[in-house]
Amino acid sequence: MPSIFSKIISREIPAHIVYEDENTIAFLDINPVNPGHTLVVPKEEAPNILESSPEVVRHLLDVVQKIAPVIVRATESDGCTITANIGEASGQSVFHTHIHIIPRKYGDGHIGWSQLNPSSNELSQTAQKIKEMI
Ligand code: DGP
Repeated sequence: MPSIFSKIISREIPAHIVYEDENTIAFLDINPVNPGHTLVVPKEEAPNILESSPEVVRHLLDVVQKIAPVIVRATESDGCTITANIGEASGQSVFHTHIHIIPRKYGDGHIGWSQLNPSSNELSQTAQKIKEMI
């Protein structure tokens, strides 16, 4: 069954499209964190960015790099958050690869995640485990 984003790509359902090329589409998020919150989506369906092909991801990131500064300027923002949720645990709700571009302004209230304060030993152990598995 086509994802909700594939239905936007095929124009079965409407969206506020801001960019489109042969492989990629970008449209406004229906539930924006800030005005101009945009989703950049490959036309080829995959559940998330880690499962899309490297070529698709490269082009997706090219588009993000191209349009993010424009979105920031167009919304008179001070910066942006670029993010991708991978898996339900991260809050992913649409399982079709996408990247969020969220324009940010000073004082917009979207303060970051709570942070841990690990010891140097804990950081070493974590880094070692990751390095061994890469
Ligand atoms: P995520 O949680 O990372 O999977 O983000 C999915 C986003 O997709 C969420 O912020 C809301 C947005 N969204 C879901 N359905 C639609 C839709 O039909 N149209 C648009 N424009 N955005 C949608």
